Amino acid sequence: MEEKKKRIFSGIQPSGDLTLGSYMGAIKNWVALQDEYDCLYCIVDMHAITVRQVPADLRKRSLEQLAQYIACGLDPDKNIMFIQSHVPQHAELSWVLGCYTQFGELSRMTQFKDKSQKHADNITAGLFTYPVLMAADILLYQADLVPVGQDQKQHVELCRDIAQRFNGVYSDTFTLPEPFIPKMGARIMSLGDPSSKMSKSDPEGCVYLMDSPDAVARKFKRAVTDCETAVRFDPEQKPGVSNLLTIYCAATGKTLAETESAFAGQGYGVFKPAVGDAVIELLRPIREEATRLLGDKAYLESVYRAGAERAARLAEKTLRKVYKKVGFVAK
Ligand code: ATP
Ligand code: LTN
Repeated sequence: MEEKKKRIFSGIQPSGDLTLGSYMGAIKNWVALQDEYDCLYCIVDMHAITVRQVPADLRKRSLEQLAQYIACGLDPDKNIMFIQSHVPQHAELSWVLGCYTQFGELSRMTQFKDKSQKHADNITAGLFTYPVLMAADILLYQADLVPVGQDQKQHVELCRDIAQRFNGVYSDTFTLPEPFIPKMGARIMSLGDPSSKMSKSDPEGCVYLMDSPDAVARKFKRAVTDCETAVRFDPEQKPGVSNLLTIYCAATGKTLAETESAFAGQGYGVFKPAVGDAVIELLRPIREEATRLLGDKAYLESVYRAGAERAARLAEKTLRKVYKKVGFVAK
């Protein structure tokens, strides 16, 4: 008998255009995992409104993100691909889980601290409870693995704690998920400031998947490095160069040692454009395919509709179980 495949859930907010960081930290892994696992990949629009969005942009970016997921190599026949707000069970489970999450736990989340600093005039309850909604996303589908970048590890660990607590009170209900973080590319830094993460809501130093080859070349030529000339991996002393090395290796599949020796004695004037070229070649087919898919709205609509239907069927099963355990009267 065929063994049951393990389940994967992951998502990205349509809060900005997808970046090289989201690709190398998350999507690249999603593609690698799609054959071996039973996967759900979501466009988490409900997470995106935890900071203010322009409605027309949010709508447009959600569709663009779906086209880019597919263009990156995710196959809608192999994976369940959907938009979070189309499956109401996410919000419903989130309410219940919020009643099993401590104020103190949420206060310790570094993403909350960062974002409340950045949006000091609009620190909403939604921004604070964001990790509870993320826990609901994962637990609704009984996911075993959650492929994300390093910055999301803390949220997946909190999700695990919430699940464990609920299971402890009511008997086994949720699968305990594990974060799945890539070895190379887990944390891509900004090209302009290698001490901060490349982030789509922070255009400075960001490379977008849809950037033209010219724009990519320009951004890499201008990338911040240091006043030495050696192409050497040393994140403490040489954060900019180390970030470029990480990007080069993740884009080409070469090892760090191979790359360091290939560029030995050549200086940044050769190295920086070479990283740019590697990224241009990586992004070219993605950009072309995404552009083609965006011209076929009917196809994209059929993908997200079918995805939401399949997701809701799985989600409803978990939600019923949870409602019963907490003592709600059956409908
Ligand atoms: P925002 O600026 O709106 O917070 P973001 O650019 O940080 O967005 P997310 O939507 O938070 O991106 O992240 C999408 C996925 O990509 C997550 O799994 C996250 O861990 C990963 N990721 C995002 N940025 C990077 C990065 N710079 N390096 C590696 N992985 C990243
Ligand atoms: N918080 C994540 C996005 C996200 C997510 C999820 C990732 C929302 N729900 C569930 C994995 C699993 C982020 O990238 N900022």
